[in-house]
Amino acid sequence: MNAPFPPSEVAASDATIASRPVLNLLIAAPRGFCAGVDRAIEIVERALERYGKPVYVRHEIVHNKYVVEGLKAKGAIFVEELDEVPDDAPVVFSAHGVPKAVPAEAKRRKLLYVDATCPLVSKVHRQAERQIEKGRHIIFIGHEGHPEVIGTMGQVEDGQMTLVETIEDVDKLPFDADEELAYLTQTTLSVDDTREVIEALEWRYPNIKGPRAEDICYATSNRQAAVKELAHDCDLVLVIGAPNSSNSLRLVEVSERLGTPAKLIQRAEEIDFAWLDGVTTLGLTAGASAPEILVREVVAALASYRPISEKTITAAEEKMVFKLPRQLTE
Ligand code: 0O3
Ligand code: SF4
Repeated sequence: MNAPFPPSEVAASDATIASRPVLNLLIAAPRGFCAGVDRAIEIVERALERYGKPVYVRHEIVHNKYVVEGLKAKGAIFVEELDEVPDDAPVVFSAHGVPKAVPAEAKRRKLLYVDATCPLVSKVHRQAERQIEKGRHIIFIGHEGHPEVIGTMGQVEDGQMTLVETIEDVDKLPFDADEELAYLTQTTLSVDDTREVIEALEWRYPNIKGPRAEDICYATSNRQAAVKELAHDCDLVLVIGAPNSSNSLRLVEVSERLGTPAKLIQRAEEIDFAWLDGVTTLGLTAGASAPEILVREVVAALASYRPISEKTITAAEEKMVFKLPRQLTE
């Protein structure tokens, strides 16, 4: 898994590398792990220490293979559904959140469970409950099939929440203009696309209620802001992240919207050096679920091909830390 890249038989000599043009590398900050991901991974690690192995994890704790493989090596077993967890084993719910039916079933089976849902996702869950209590139907802006969307929609009864992804979906909504409505959003959406969808909702439904700011989290917004700061100066942007990582995919889109091509890669080994032909300045960032070690791996791979000059472009400082669940600290 951690084989050197590129493999030694194709590695260029120092003289060959030096003969190639310098690659200006603009590295985005913030990038990589957010507070919710840090917390979720620590929950699995602490659960392993406290309860011993195996600890079951429902869904990838975060959408990153390197992280998942690392935890598997420590004794975690990843499953998609609760019925794959034996009665006598502890189970952790992933950072993306779960429908209410999942902890309910865990309680019914008397399973020992720890919820690693990010507190900012849980906040949206509570808002959903509150809007329903106030008698409003909820329009949820999110990507169909994503586990966070399934989790948030599963906080309310069937038929109490309608999913929209685009402005076209808003046009098709069946509700009258005077209906009691509220909107909520997935935490990892594109800031710009979501603003447009909210504007379309507010235009069609002037009385619709929303959160004070949309629910896109600080980490998602900051990572997108950092890509916006560097993309104009780059010929290409590399985003380290998984194809099922919503927030990472949004970083690719942000760059492309600004006219700078971008590639999503999971590991350095996926870099095709032909991509760098004609590239003078390369941007680099990582989604909220990608560890910094993978950023350093990519920088090392690039440096094994061209001389690099590295600069960090900082869009925001982050100091967010979330408390661990009490059951793992007491
Ligand atoms: O939600 P997303 O696909 O971006 O999830 P990741 O890649 O695991 O990143 C962490 C974000 C999260 C748990 C939900 O906000
Ligand atoms: Fe929480 Fe935002 Fe990180 Fe998702 S991306 S885990 S909402 S901090």
